[in-house]
Amino acid sequence: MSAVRTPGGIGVAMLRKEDAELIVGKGRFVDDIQLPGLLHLVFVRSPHAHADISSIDIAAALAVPGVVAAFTADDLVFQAGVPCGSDPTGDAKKPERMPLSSGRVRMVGEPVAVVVAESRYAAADGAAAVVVDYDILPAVTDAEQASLPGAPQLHEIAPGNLCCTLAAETPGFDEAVAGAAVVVRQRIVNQRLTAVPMETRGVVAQVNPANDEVTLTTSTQAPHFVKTFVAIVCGISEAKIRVIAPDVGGGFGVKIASYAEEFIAVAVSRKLGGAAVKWTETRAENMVATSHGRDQIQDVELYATADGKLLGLRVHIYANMGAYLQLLSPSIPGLTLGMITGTYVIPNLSCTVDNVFTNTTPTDAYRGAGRPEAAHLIERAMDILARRVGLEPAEVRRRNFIGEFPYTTLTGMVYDSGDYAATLDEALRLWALDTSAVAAREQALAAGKRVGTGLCSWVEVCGIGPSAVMKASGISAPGWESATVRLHPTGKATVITGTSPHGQGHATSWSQIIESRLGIPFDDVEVIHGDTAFAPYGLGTYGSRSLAVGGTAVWNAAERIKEKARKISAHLLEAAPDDVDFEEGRFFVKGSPERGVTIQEAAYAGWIAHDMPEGVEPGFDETTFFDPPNMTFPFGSHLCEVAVDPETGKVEILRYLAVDDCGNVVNPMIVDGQVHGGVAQGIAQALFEETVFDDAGQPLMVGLVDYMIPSAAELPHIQTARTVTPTLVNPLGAKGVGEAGTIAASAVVVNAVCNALDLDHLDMPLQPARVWAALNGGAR
Ligand code: MCN
Repeated sequence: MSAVRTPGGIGVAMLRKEDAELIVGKGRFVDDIQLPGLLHLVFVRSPHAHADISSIDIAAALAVPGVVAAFTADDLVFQAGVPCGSDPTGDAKKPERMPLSSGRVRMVGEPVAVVVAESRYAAADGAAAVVVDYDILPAVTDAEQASLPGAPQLHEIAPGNLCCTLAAETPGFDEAVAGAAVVVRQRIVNQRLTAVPMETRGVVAQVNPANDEVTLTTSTQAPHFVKTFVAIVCGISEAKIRVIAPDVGGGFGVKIASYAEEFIAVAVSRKLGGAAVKWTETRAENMVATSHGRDQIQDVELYATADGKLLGLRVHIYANMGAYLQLLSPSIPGLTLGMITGTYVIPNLSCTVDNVFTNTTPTDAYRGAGRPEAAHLIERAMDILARRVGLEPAEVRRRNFIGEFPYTTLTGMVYDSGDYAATLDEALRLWALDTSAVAAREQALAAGKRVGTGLCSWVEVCGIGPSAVMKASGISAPGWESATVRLHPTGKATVITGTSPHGQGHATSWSQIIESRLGIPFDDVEVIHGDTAFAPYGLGTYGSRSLAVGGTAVWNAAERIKEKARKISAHLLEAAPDDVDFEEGRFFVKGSPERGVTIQEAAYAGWIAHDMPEGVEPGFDETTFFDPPNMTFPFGSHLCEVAVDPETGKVEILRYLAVDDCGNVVNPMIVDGQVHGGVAQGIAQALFEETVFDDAGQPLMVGLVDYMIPSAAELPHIQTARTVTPTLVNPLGAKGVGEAGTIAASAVVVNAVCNALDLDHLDMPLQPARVWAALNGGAR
């Protein structure tokens, strides 16, 4: 790696260029779009978790002033159902779900009709006037209960409500663990969560009746996926579809999928002769109609010797799919399985995951997507093991860390690089160094609080991924990413990226890559994303892949631009290209730096094309597609100290330290910000958040009054630090960081609380009532 260090290059904490607009309220989100004659959509959604629809009457809705039309499933024609692009076992049951449901509904919030009106309010009144007769059926919401004989059945094609079973087994497991001195047995519930992005979903669609051309603006993480799926579901040529992701106010994974409302908006506009239509999700809709995350019941058995050396891991997981499959639903628990051995050498494995349908909102990717569930499981089990064998949590980890790389896990992951002891050492060193938290601890102890410390040594898989691995995992999408770099005649550059950032700062990071590769100043680089009319096909932003894959595509395209500019500059310098060096944006003949050609001069020469070298085409416009040879495996060690008030059960985080390793870093400030955001979401799961349905399948969390997202006041200062172990799978040496904090944080907080309370285990969220009950001998 020979990154050229320039003021805005790689490794510099540049302020994010995208923030100036956003912080003064000049962002442009879907709901900001106004078009002439814009009509508004409101959906009629099932209030029941499981019911047969006997009739739908839209007559009263049509009589509401301002209502233009109302449609049911019979009125809108689709060529296919809402897409699921995942079948991890090759035999997963994938029930069809049309955008508007008819016949039977299987979850609260399922859309059964749509009302179109001149205003959002008239559309809401119209929707309220639609009469739907339901025959209510028994419902089941818990994945284990749904697996039992006699449970209500959701889909004929999925007997026993089983979507599919994933497994990772090593031969002779029982014999291998038979003599284990220690067996940790624990049920761990990784509760269901809702992503609550600040901006809910929203769509503006318009179909040109003259030529069927579609313009769809939508709050998505993957605009090209939406384009392909609209083509498939609505039966429109992909060449006629333009999808735009404008500013997107957070996604956290739930905006990767294409949803029913996007297809319905296109179909309605088409049906109404090309009217522009808008739908903006309410928060209450968002709580049920946008996919959820997590929801796994994990039965864990960890086998070890008396001195804490791991012998084997047996796990059975019930993973709740919800009522239907969203884009990646059955593959998310596959990621749990893939990462279940964490940072440790575990010689024997017997793991199965049952993906089960229930009458709840589908689960799908949510920040971390399967990996927080794995990290929580193994890091909780390691802490219980430490208690059993009487070792410090750090020591039991050290005895089992993977030490040699590359390392192939029993689940088939190839960890290309790592140094788990280094992050642990660094975390412990920094922890001991900082004495500023001592006063807070002493104060807490003096007030009668119980104080505890937690540790988590985590590893995750991200930077997905080689297309061949995607295929092997049963995901019907590739894993490459695209980038175009355009050098303009004046020497400014435009990057068009296939990634679709929604808070991750790609405009800043990609500009830094251009500056480091081409010496073009950071401010002279424009980054375009999220518009399928401009960008080459790209796969979007998720799985902490954008830098490792999309950033590498930018790097590679810039390198091609540089090589062309080198040829042109060599020609101008009357030298051979191999004799020309490049430093800080300037080409010069080796050993004669006094005469040179700047990248800007080369750009002009290449465009004006009056004097081109033999065989070199004019212009600078390079598109690359990078398909990585492997995924990346960031890791780290987090420490946290908590104080628990025995009177109230309230948990306070006194101190939080995150030492992460995401390889080489492009922008340390963005990386810190990503870690902060991720840790906040992990703490939120550990202490506050839970999406609950009652036994009849009614969601109890229907807004932000019920669903407890923490604010800054509930969160601690998060101290960050890094070790640097570059990955070998991309020239940046960079691994992903977008989900890192979320993957580590829930385990470290729960470990700290269990340490404070001297308990094996408590399930999340550790809200005061649960902690108080545990302290007072109640339910755990
Ligand atoms: N970065 C870096 N050096 C590294 C790794 C990353 O400088 N070694 C920088 C990148 O250049 C990029 C940012 O950190 O600007 C995140 O990069 P990366 O880890 O590649 O992750 P993605 O950009 O692919 O983001 C996806 C990830 C996911 S999966 C979720 S979920 C998530 C997240 O990012 N959702 C977010 N962060 C979010 N942040 C915000 N504000 N909103 C969301 O919805």
